[in-house]
Amino acid sequence: MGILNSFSLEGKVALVTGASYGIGFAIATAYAEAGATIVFNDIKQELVDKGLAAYKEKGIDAHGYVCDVTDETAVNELVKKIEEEVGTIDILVNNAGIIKRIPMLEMSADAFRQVIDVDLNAPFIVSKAVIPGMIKKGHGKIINICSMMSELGRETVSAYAAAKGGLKMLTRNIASEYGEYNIQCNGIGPGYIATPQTAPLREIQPDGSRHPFDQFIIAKTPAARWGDTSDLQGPAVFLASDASNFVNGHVLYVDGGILAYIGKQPQ
Ligand code: NAP
Ligand code: GCO
Repeated sequence: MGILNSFSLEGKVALVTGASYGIGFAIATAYAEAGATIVFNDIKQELVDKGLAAYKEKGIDAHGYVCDVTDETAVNELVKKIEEEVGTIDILVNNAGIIKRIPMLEMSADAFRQVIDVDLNAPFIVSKAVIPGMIKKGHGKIINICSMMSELGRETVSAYAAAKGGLKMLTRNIASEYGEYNIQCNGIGPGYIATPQTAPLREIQPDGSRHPFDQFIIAKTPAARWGDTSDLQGPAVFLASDASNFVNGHVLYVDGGILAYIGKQPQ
């Protein structure tokens, strides 16, 4: 197989959770370009419809389903429906996620649990539903969307960091438990990416200046810029393709160098 063919996703069925827009949408469009059939879900029908239209605009005939990834019964029904209507899932990207930026002492246990539910419990639930089909097929790729917060903490994101740290270890455990079935489970750890989730951190201030956190991230990133969702497409195709069949349990940080850098000295 020529080396470039090993990056092809021809004939593969890819489920990307929470992929009506944002990082999931960018990954799914790259997978479609690499030849995969795209399946995605979102919590609300109007978002699924919006997503279907957005994929159509890019010439992609995606399959969209309404499903809350925290609801195990709904997830099992979703996977069964996908297997009947589209085919067995070859590639799963656990992308759906939320964040609540609340100082820990002000955060209710319920709010903490909600973040853990979507960002950690749901990847467990969806992976558990998808792995049996992958075992039957003799191969599978699971990619968990981790975070800088899989490695670092910061104020106000205790639940998110706990979830994303746990997701790194869930990634390693799925790799350990199912590697013998030719299933590779890896993570992608995006840096700070310009999406709706980080929009509050990039808001232009009333005086027209950049948000302090925006300036902070620029100083902390050797690339001196926020990431774009397109920066994640190549790494995501690599981890979903035969080119990474011996890469397992790894979290690939796509962060412009943040984790390697102490930060630019204030002028
Ligand atoms: P986003 O713009 O907030 O999109 C998140 C997506 O997940 C939305 O489509 C959302 O749908 C969906 N979702 C949330 N809860 C769901 C549920 N219970 N069931 C089904 N879908 C659900 O986020 P993003 O920036 O694209 O981030 C995507 C992933 O990357 C997340 O896991 C995030 O933690 C991670 N990440 C983001 C960054 C970044 O800088 N942006 C960096 C590192 C990691 P609704 O709109 O209906 O809620
Ligand atoms: C935050 C941001 C981050 C990013 C991402 C970084 O509030 O610090 O939302 O958590 O979303 O996870 O990798």
